[in-house]
Amino acid sequence: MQDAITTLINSSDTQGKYLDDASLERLQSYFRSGEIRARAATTISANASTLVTQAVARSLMYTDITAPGGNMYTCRRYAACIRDLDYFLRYATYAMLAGDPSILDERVLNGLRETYNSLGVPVGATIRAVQAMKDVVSDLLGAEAGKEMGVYFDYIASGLS
Ligand SMILES: CCC1=C(C)/C(=C/C2=NC(=C\c3[nH]c(/C=C4\NC(=O)[C@H](C)[C@H]4CC)c(C)c3CCC(=O)O)/C(CCC(=O)O)=C2C)NC1=O
Repeated sequence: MQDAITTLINSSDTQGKYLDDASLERLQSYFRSGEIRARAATTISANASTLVTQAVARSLMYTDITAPGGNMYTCRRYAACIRDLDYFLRYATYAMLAGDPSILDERVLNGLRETYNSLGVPVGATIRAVQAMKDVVSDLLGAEAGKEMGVYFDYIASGLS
């Protein structure tokens, strides 16, 4: 797993240089937003299950997906879907704190599309649920912190598509 600081230091080290102006500016912007990111993570962890429920209500509830024959039909599969959305929320929060998406590649997206395809989990509907989660998280956190989180929900969506 990488974070904003190690990524910038590693790339300067590869060139045998001190951090250049552009890298220092990126580092400062990461530090400036530190308070916002820490507060966002606290709010998300206190509201995680509500956020997941709201995202499902907005995107999947009362669609073909939850009806007989749909991939979320039966308690077991419904619970698996909720659990997956909670994974997405938790790992997106980690990535937002780190200011770097690599943890999503390593722990979430690696092999996920193949797993979904082999189990018949609909990727398009999953992406819709991730986008709904981006919206409900932004509604809760406000625009500025919502944007910090939005980057990582978009990363998950594009990693799945
Ligand atoms: C921490 C990283 C991590 C991820 C991301 C993960 C995902 C993951 N989701 C799975 C299943 C599943 N995922 C879903 C999800 C959905 N079905 C829908 O229709 C919805 C659109 C969607 C929810 C948004 C469902 C229903 C299953 C069970 C499929 C089945 O067994 O038939 C499986 C197969 C094994 C299992 O059932 O537990 C994995 C590995 N596991 C991990 O360890």
